[in-house]
Amino acid sequence: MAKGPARKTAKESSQQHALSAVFLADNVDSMTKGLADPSTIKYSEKLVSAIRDRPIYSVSHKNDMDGISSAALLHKFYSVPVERIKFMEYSGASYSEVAEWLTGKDISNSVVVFTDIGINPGAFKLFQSTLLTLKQKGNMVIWLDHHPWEPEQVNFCAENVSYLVAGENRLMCGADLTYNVLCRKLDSDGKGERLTALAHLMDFNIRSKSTDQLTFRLAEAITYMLWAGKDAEKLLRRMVPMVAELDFGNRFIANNARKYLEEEKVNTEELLSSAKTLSVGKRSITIGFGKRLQSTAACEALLSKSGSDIAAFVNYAEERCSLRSKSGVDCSYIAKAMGGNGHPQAGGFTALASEYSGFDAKGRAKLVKRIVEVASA
Ligand SMILES: [Mn+2]
Repeated sequence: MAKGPARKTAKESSQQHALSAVFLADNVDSMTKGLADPSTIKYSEKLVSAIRDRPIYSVSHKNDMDGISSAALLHKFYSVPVERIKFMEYSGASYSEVAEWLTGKDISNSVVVFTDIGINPGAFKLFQSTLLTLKQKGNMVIWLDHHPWEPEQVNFCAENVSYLVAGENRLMCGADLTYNVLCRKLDSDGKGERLTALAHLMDFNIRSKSTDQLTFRLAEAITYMLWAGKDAEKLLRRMVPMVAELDFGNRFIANNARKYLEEEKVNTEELLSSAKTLSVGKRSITIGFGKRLQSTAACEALLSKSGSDIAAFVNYAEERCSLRSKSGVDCSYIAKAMGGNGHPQAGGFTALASEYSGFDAKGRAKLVKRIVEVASA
């Protein structure tokens, strides 16, 4: 970053980037407590020496390369065994499982590192007591996340975890934070940096000719593993050492990607043959029904076939509808009006089979009608 005479304060800079990162380390370091510019987040010698000789547990986000890479960095640089890695998602059930996993182990004088995941407000009570239990037993908790956080959760963690980076961060993903704070100076062969760069591209959806093929294959492999239900975590854990060593050509990864692609062809055909394009005001929306497809890929298939402004992929197997729109077109109002949420170009909402008669012809027509009504408003 260029040095200028009028350096912005952390607060100004945070506002400029719409960032709300919180940077706390008063238990282990003398860093500032409070709002900070994420570009100032750096390797913490003190933090590293405080955790180095203790058993480390890694809890990371299940759904993408960023969460897996964050865990892989801890596996590589802190020798965290795969048995001490737990992957989770934003569901109440997942938080309960993690709480049980952590408290059931009766961990003491250890370190728990959460990466690439926040605290679901619905699971906050449960997690408060989990974090307090960990603290009482002399554990250190390090939390490195880049998703939006509620002030309540930030305030609680500010008092009760050893080190926290939280809040929407458009500069650093989970792997960036893990690498910068905990791994940078341990990375003698540069593999950690290369892995982090790849996770960054994938997490921020940045296209790059030189890595697209690789990142697509990884995303496909991960998606296929996630479909394995209860076994998904076992597969992801198995992938961690491969990811840590950048062994992406591994047969295990290639096979999972291949199985995804085989299914994707059939599943995309089903989606496209069910698709209907309707006009909503000045815009057009294409709605299709399908299953076992990555939501972005499914919506892209709908958009490119129809040339519509907005795509809605109703995943009837997962009872979810994903929305994507062309650049400059906002689809988040549809997601919100349907009880969901999203960003301007990507959103989604829950569509329960029980509400749409099991997605039979009548149920599908009912959902299409509702989406069109909402989108036209
Ligand atoms: Mn992420």
